[in-house]
Amino acid sequence: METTPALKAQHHLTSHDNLTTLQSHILAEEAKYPNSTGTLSWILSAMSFSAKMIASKIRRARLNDVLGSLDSDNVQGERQQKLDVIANETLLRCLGSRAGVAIVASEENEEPIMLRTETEGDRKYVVLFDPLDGSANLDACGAVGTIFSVLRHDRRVMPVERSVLQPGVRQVAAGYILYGSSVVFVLTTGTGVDMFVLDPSIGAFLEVEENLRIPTKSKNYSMNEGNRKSFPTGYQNYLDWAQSNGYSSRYAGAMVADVHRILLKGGVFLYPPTAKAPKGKLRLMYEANPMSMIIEQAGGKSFADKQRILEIQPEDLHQRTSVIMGSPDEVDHVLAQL
Ligand code: P6P
Repeated sequence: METTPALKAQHHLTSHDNLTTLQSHILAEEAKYPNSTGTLSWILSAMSFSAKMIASKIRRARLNDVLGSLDSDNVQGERQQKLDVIANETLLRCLGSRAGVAIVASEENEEPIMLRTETEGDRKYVVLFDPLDGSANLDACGAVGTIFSVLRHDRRVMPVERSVLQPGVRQVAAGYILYGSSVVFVLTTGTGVDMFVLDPSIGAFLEVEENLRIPTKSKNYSMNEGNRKSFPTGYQNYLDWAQSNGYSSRYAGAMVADVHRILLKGGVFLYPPTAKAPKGKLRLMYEANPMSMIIEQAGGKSFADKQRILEIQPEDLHQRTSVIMGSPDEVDHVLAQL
């Protein structure tokens, strides 16, 4: 009599076989902390929702004739692109509906926005963001990004909006969304860096990299060499050294695009002090700090001249800083010349 062949158990799925979405990743991270209230998860899901809406508007910008600039400038004195305003409004409205957010602060708004008084909601967090970093690239279909930083709301400080001015080491989460050839969401909540790519056909961010590590070294640097003549001497000496040692240069003119490339391929991103921006151009609170947290969580380094960026005590919401961030060995090569 024929016997039925024993069913062969399939080999078990290992973790990297599993399909993980950003949403399931956020919930899995929350489950690691039994006392978690889920407030941070709600904030991160608001960032995911905002990213999908902003991505959709960027993809159709030219078609909807949304491109082109408003006849207004932002607090930085930069000509606002219509999409800057739309991205900012999208983030403010998505975060505004999250009870856990006490204060939001944006590159596009001069002052922090108090979302709730002392008695409303659990107001545990402050969220800072650059809604559309590199937006000047939009007209040329260049890569742009959203950068965000999450701090715990410090109720002890007065006036209450000063709760925003905390050093980068106090961030509980940081991330960016790169609107490039695909839409990439990179996130850290302090235990490594994870990367997700939007599948527009299902409207979900799927995990593609878990605990991402930056290459220790790579002969690449990324900076606007047009400012070379006004760089402090040490940076000019670094350029001479790098060009004598076979380094190549890539520069997209959008921090998210340049740093994302370095996170994946290695190298160093620099924005030194210049004559036009003697303290550096990039904003500490919602550009340099979140990107520094990500780079450090991936095993890289991030400095402003000789000072670790995450240890800078901020004095002003929109203060600027110089930046040297990327592979540890490559950052060391720059610091050795300063
Ligand atoms: P530059 C974009 O305007 C931005 O704030 C960053 O995203 C980018 O790294 C930098 O400025 C580019 O500045 O002076 O090279 O155009």
